[in-house]
Amino acid sequence: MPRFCLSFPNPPSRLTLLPLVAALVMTVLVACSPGPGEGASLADEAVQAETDASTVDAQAPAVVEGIVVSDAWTRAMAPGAKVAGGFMTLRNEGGGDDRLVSVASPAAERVEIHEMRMADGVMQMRHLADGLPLPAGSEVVLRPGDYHLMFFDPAEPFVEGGEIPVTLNFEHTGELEVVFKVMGLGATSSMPEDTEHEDRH
Ligand SMILES: [Cu+2]
Repeated sequence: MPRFCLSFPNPPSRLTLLPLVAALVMTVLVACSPGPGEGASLADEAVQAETDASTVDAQAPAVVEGIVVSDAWTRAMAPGAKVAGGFMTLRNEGGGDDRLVSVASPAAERVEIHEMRMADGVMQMRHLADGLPLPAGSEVVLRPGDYHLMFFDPAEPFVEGGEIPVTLNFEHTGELEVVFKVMGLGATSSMPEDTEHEDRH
């Protein structure tokens, strides 16, 4: 993925992204595990049940007609802050192309879809007025230093441990309600131990 992250003032390091990647892989594995009747043994089912139980929270994937949203999170806001980023993984498992066209939340005055990218040697943030394309079969990750949502003028500052209700509006599949989990200030992923101040070695 984009090398330009390296020159962003607060670059997510590769090391801090690893747990996020691991979490995504786990999500995929859970989603792809064979269900009862597909040859799973009782032991496998027990393991599966345990895995399911541990993922039933705000991070549980939400699905509307082929769109799968997982790992939705945002960050606690510093006092006086007016914006917060929003991050998640979008998978289009439906048969056709789609597009995230708009986002809304009762917890913020407005929510925009943004992209970070290099322009003339400077990292710039761009408002994607036409939304975020989701071709059939694609997976698009919104994360720090890349695509993200931007919450503007929250009614109350986001507090770690909180949950932010968000409505995602897709061009073809319509609206999907998702809860964004509020991680700590400076979090670089939805893993509680990942912050930009921690050495992952
Ligand atoms: Cu932004």
